[in-house]
Amino acid sequence: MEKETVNFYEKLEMKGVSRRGFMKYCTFLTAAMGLSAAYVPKVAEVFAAPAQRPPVIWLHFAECTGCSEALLRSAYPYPDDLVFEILSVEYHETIMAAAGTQAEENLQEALKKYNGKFICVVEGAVATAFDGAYGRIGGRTFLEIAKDVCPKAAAVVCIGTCSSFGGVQAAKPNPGGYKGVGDALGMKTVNIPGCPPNPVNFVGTVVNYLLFGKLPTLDNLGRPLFAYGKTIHDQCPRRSHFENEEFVTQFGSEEAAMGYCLYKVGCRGPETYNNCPIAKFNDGTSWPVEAGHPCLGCSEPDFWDKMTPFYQEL
Ligand code: FSX
Ligand code: SF4
Ligand code: F3S
Repeated sequence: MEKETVNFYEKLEMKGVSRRGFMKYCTFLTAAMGLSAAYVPKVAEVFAAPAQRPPVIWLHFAECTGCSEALLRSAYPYPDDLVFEILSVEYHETIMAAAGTQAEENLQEALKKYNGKFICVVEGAVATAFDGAYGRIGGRTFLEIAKDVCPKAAAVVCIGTCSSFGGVQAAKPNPGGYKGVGDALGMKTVNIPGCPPNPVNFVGTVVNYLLFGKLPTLDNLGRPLFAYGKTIHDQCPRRSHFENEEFVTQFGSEEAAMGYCLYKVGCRGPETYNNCPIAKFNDGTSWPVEAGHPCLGCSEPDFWDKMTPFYQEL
């Protein structure tokens, strides 16, 4: 185990990530998972000396691939590399070398080999109307593929609002009858919504599974509570502008201080459950409200219908 640990840190260093940088990431991840600091070394060990690397079959249905992009393009300290250290990705259409018939064969082989043992990650919504005719890969409908693969998995993790709840494809009038995977198949899934979702919420779910041997506690919409337990509004720093006496004094009146809140230009923060103000995006650089844009409610079911018109007050 010691040898493996050394190799892991050497490997990280070769990629330009210091042990310190990695520990900083583990501290951030541990906090994001709602665990106390005492778990930091254990979380680090999940990456440094993985006891098991569960096989993953990653399916793509109707979506923009923004979810994979959000995970794969994170720059520091390479959560994508970290994820691939702890998961054995057997099938992923965006990153695998195989194409066409060979890719389809790979999927069938992986299904046979890992039946009942793999984690199925799904990106994108499933067309259900007209026998699923509105979405097809390699001659099979999304619906057929989902029905074939998902029930064979140990757990189905929906990454993004599309696979979780249908997303933009399911917006009215939705001629293809698009639905999230859980709805389309009538099964329980772990949902990591967001358009795109924060990579840390996906990594945290996987690490939770490896650390405790079970999935994190979920809310009634299948979302991990550690990430989706509070509203954006409850965690928003812009609240301090009107709830903090010092700011109010500084701005002259509560009304002036409230100008910093984006509620009047349509912010959906009070109705949206997600951890964006804490987890942030692009390696902790910023998040929509911090960048001056109201929250659109992108992690909520049917947000394209329920949260629009976006720039009007709730
Ligand atoms: Fe959907 Fe993911 Fe939005 Fe895009 O693949 S959640 S359209 S960011 O990318 O599924
Ligand atoms: Fe709430 Fe949005 Fe205002 Fe922040 S900007 S305090 S989330 S309404
Ligand atoms: Fe989405 Fe709102 Fe966060 S739009 S990215 S849930 S701030």
